[in-house]
Amino acid sequence: MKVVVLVGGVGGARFLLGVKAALGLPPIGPGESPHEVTALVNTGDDVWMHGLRICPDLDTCMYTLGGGVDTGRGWGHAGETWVVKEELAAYGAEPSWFGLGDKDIATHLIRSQMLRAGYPLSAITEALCDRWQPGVRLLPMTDDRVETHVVVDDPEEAGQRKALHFQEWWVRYQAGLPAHSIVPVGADEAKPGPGVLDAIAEADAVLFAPSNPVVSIGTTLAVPGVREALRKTAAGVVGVSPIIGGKVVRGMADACLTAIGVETSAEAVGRHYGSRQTSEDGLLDGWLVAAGETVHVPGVAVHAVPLLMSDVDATAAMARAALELSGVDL
Ligand code: GDP
Ligand code: FO1
Ligand code: CA
Repeated sequence: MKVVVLVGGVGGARFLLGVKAALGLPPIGPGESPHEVTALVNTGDDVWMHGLRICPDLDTCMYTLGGGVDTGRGWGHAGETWVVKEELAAYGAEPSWFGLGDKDIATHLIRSQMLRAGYPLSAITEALCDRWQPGVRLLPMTDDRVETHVVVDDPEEAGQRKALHFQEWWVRYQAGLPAHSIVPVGADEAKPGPGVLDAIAEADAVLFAPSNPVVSIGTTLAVPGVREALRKTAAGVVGVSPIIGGKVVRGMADACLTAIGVETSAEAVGRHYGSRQTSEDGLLDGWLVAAGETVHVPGVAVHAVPLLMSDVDATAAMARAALELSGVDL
């Protein structure tokens, strides 16, 4: 069976562990199986810092599925040290609000060197995955440069607006500056990465991880051709709600939803994705919401199951429910 999952970083990576387990694959690392999982990964969080290209969502997926992630933070390496960060701070190098760990820097050095040598991000990701062996195909949504920016009131100049890189808004300001808009800069001209549209077309099931609907899933959907491919695929398309009881489980996705005028509720996010059957541009056949919630999304089959990814078994049960809702036989 071919399963395609749209993912962001921490929420997406944890969901992928459950998808693998639901298909009988080892959650961490590679494994023999007739099944194939392809993750379409958001690259809108990517950023150049200190001359290095950082791809947080790709790296979070790669480290998590490869068994090397810091499980407490959810991103970066386990057992990380911060010598380079301290040295950069001693030089007064900016940005000082973003922390690159020593081990993590090796990944960024290799990626940046390969980018400068002309390799596309998809090929670089494949090369990095030779080491990490995530056991799923990690496909960047695009090889082109797309960077999410957030328009806010300029914190330094009253009456002015300013577009901040998503990382500055998220990490430096903790999404605390109200966003007027969130824009995936470059998405309009971007092409889907190699294999992205074919993976969707050939899938038996397509799942949206419980990732940030705006800056993770929404950014991938902003790459021209992706929405059309999702609407056309013969596979069932099922989303998993990142919102439980009207609250985000982790992080600040509520600030992103507010910025695009969507309420922080499973129903509102389901309606935002919309029905593939009954609306002109909708994407979902099924929507998984948390047990105990009554949610109605016109034209979409809504099922309620426990949605907390507290461990791999619980996450595998969620993934199984999503796959069943998509219509495949497990
Ligand atoms: P990021 O790129 O690191 O921000 O991660 P993602 O975009 O992949 O996922 C972030 C989303 O995951 C947040 O909006 C959370 O609400 C959601 N999330 C985190 N843990 C859980 C969980 O256990 N269950 C559900 N349903 N959602 C979760
Ligand atoms: N998140 C933080 O809150 N602070 C950091 O200093 C930070 C550094 C960082 C370095 C590499 C990386 O792959 C991720 C990193 N993150 C950091 C997480 C990341 O900024 C965001 O959580 C995501 O982009 C949102 O998905
Ligand atoms: Ca992200």
